[in-house]
Amino acid sequence: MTEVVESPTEGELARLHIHDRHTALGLDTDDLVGMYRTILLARELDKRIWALNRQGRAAFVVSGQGHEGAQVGAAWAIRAGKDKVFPYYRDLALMLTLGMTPTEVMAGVFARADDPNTGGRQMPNHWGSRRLGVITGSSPIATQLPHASGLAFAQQIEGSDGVSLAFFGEGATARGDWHEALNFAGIHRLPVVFVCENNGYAISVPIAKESAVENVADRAHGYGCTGLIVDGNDPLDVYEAVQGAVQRAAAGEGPSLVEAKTYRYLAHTSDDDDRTYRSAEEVEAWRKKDPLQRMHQYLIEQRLLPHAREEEIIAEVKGLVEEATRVAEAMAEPAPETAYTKVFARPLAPLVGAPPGRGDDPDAGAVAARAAAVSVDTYAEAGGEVVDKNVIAAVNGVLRELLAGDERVMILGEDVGPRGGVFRATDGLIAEFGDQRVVDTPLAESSIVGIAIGLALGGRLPIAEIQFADFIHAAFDQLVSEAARIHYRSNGDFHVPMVVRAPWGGGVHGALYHSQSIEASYSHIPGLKVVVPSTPADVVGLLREAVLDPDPVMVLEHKKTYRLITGPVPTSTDWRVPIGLADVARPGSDATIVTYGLHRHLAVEAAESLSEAGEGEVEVIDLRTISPLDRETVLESVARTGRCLVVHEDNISFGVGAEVAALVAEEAFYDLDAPVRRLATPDVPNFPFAGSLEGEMLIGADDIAAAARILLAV
Ligand SMILES: Cc1ncc(C[n+]2csc(CCOP(=O)(O)OP(=O)(O)O)c2C)c(N)n1
Ligand SMILES: [Mg+2]
Repeated sequence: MTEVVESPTEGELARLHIHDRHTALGLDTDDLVGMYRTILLARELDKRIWALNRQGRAAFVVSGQGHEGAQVGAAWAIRAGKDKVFPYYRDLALMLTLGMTPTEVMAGVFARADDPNTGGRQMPNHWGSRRLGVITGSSPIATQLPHASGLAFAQQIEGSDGVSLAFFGEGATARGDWHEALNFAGIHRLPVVFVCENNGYAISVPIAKESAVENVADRAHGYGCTGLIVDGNDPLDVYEAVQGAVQRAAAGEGPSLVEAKTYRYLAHTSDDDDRTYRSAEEVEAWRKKDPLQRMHQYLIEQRLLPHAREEEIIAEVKGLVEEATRVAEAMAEPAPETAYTKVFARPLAPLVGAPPGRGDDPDAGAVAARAAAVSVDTYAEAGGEVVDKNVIAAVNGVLRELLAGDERVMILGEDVGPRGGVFRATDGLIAEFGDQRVVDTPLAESSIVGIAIGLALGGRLPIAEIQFADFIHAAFDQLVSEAARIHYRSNGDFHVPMVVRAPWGGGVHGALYHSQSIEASYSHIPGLKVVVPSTPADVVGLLREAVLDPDPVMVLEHKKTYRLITGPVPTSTDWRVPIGLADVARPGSDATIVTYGLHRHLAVEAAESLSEAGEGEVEVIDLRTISPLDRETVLESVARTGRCLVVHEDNISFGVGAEVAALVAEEAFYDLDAPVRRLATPDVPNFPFAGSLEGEMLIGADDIAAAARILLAV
């Protein structure tokens, strides 16, 4: 049952507004009139946007009517050029205060090419503008909150007095990302202000069914944040709270959570019907507490708004709304072919599936680096200095060197500090570089990735470690909805130079939750690069490339290779392995095995045994990068050998093998002397614990040799 909220009596309103409240807050007449003007502009623009939808001229719109007082009050405390802002979709008035023009807003409403937020790629109100210090946002609720903590962490490390401010509805406070973001902010006393615009509903679900406690701010204490509740329809009240929070944050006094109680007048979006879950009386009661009227009343009582000035403002606002509508509606739509562009900040290969000539050209430097790349053996033969290391020592060595070489590089994850990582990848690094460069995090994968995204957006080069690849699924949203899409969705305004390392794979009695292969799930995602080095030289060369790459790169290290595989590693820090370049691990002429990870080594072993037995010369290709796939190397090999076997530890269905098989079938059909075959784990969860069960599942060199033998016999 919805509760009817009583409106304040005239007497109460008069008591609220009779005194000068603004001088003590440091606000002058220009501020107050400016606040009033911005609220009015937001209201009028919002009304027009809603009308455009009802007229069939705007496909989908979101209204912020009712929230303007909270937004303008908070925004007035934001220091342009210094603070970073993470808005949510209802924040039209916030954006206008920060400097987005009505025409720019309308360009988003009409999804025009010159929409500065997304270039027409996202729905309206998905704000983002590097120029205005507003970080690009998405649709999933609460995902921006770990970014705010991450960026605040970058601000803290930098030693600037900049603050991050994140805005969200009370619905967002049910999500894990909200809790994880506040927890992290509290632990590090970060300069971040969380502003909750609590309008009592998440679409139709009332607050009583969202939370067992009445106030969102009640939770602040539990995270080491200062919690404040304010009247969200009173801009001065909100300003006072947010301004104080910004000051505390800038002074190193830690995070705050400001809860602004407010209300939305219209339906959740143009697609919603709010009559199904709330009464007209309730809406009416809140309209009596309207922030526009209250600001206006305050100005009149304080004699700060002469009638002529008011008329002037009203006329100006009307003109702006008219002009914005006219100008934006006449703007061009994005050119259709641009749909294929800006998936990556640094494209490494032509966009798969795009019509010929569409999509961004691969980065010229990356193409040249691929052409010039040599194997570590060739490198050593040419006189390059190498030392032998196993894979885990190689990882540790390159992480140390990356930290030493660039102060923007940071490592974060569970147990990466004094413990040195459960596999010892970060052994000794915290002692050498300190706990602001090597950061032990709470056990919360979504925020490990989300904080890393925020750090990257704040100018750091984070390397996030996920302890076991099996636990990355909690961060799926952050990887898929956020990291992978940020460049595309912001039309290239933002990018995420972040690395996520994760040990993966089985064969170590890790059972169902310490053995998984995750590469196919993430390689399916446009915007992510996924690499799988399996030799010491490759892990070093690819990690260096990954850290330098402006896009998010997932680096999967097969944990069985860590101590099993030893090999030469160039000592020069110039050693690189280009992302997107496969390696011919063993040349051959009779069949091609395409594989990666531990199975590179097992496939070479199998090929050697077949060769010794005189059964044929099998070429082994180690993909090294899953996405983007090195299609040329695969096709060139198959063209020579006429036979192709794909081997991987991951389950067989919908995996990398399916992708390679499809590629060969589509592009090399006439080169084939036999059907493409796959050798992979059957579709059972990998891997059961008991030695007998795990042994049954694991693919060994003998299995690979047997599969290749069948292919050679065709
Ligand atoms: C993770 C996720 N689940 C569902 C949705 C669909 N959705 C969009 S807004 C919304 C309600 C959000 O409520 P609240 O955070 O209180 O913000 P308000 O809309 O009330 O301002 C829902 C369920 C979504 N965007 N993201
Ligand atoms: Mg809400």
